[in-house]
Amino acid sequence: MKKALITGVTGQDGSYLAEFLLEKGYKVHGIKRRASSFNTQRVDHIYEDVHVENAHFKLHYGDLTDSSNLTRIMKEVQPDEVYNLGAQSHVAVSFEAPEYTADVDAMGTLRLLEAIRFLGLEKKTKFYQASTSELYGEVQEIPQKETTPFHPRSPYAVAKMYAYWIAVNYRESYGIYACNGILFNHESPRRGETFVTRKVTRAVANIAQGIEPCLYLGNMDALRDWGHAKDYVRMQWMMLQQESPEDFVIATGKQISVREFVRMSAAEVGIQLEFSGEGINEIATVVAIKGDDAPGVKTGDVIVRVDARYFRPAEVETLLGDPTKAKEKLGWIPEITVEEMCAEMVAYDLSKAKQHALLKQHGYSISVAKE
Ligand code: NDP
Ligand code: GDR
Repeated sequence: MKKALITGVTGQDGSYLAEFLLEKGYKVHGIKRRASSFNTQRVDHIYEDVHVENAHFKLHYGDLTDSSNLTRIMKEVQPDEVYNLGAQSHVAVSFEAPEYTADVDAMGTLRLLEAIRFLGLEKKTKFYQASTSELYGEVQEIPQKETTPFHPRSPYAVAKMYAYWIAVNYRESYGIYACNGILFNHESPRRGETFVTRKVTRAVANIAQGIEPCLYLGNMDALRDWGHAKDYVRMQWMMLQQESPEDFVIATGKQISVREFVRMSAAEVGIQLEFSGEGINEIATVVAIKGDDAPGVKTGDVIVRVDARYFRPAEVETLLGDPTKAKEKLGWIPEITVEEMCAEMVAYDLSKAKQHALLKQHGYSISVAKE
């Protein structure tokens, strides 16, 4: 039975990857951080009671900032495959916490690679690094592929650039099977609530149900190549099953704007929006309502506004990936379209919003967490 170790197992990708590897018959070890309340919601459904012998899914307390802890876990698990998905992964937050972001995202990667080397696991353990389209930042070529030069635009992207190159360096220096998946944005109902797609689908559902009045966004012109996390974790595994390690761009090859994603999400609950105004004054107004999913709004309501607090000191305006290498060498093609993904996310958030609305209707006070 193959053993995998996943950092960031409690995150969006970590949870889908753990499910995927368990289905493939792996024993899966994950690193979870100590928190003051439970932080395992995304993996609770696959969690096995620690008292069960030979459980296939085991969680270890750990942190990417703690090398002794990482080395101890690596020694205990002796993994065949390590998936380094753990990160301070929010670009905007990285401007607020640049040093911490570098410690986790850059140095954390080095710590794992050093643990492999220190324990003499260079020939046994394969290493996947969660690299990112944010490396391209100020894009030098459209679409972006494996050979496109990098120009990172945030402390997050700069930290990930170190991680990218240290993985390449340990491959070249010590023969470790290390590869970078340069993944473009990928989303799902498990996406963190402060990333733009989930922020939008959640707010649209809440507004439709009369729980929130308005969605405040930053740069709605930003263009992204959005895929589904389930398709992308499959590719993370495929990358580690090759004869020799290589780096791959993973993307859909299509892009839409944040504004278009808002329009698409609203349409899922039967709300037709009209956008007007420019820049900081842009708004979206309800012009028609179909079906009965949006009793909380009426035509003429302004439900989207711009708030400058969500602008970034340096923005990545456009990202569009070219996944040709992944298609040709690995036979990977994304199966879920952005429209299908948006529908799945809105349906999930709408079911939560309906539960909240029902509680409110029966006199229970509810609070909705916001950024
Ligand atoms: P999430 O933010 O959903 O998950 C990040 C994970 O890292 C969580 O499990 C989090 O723990 C954990 N983590 C954060 N800080 C530490 C730390 N100091 N020590 C150990 N673990 C830590 O990210 P995604 O699942 O979306 O992304 C997975 C990886 O892929 C990340 O590295 C991200 O940067 C990268 N990536 C993501 C893309 C995307 O579009 N989703 C695209 C390209 C790259 P906790 O649950 O406790 O917060
Ligand atoms: P990104 O994702 O920065 O691409 O990083 P995010 O969803 O945060 O932003 C995408 C674009 O939307 C614009 N935007 C807003 N973003 C957020 N979060 N909140 C807003 O209110 C808002 N309004 C507009 C942003 O400015 C940006 O242009 C994600 C993360 O998962 C990274 O870890 C990963 O490496 C990259 O994707 C690929």
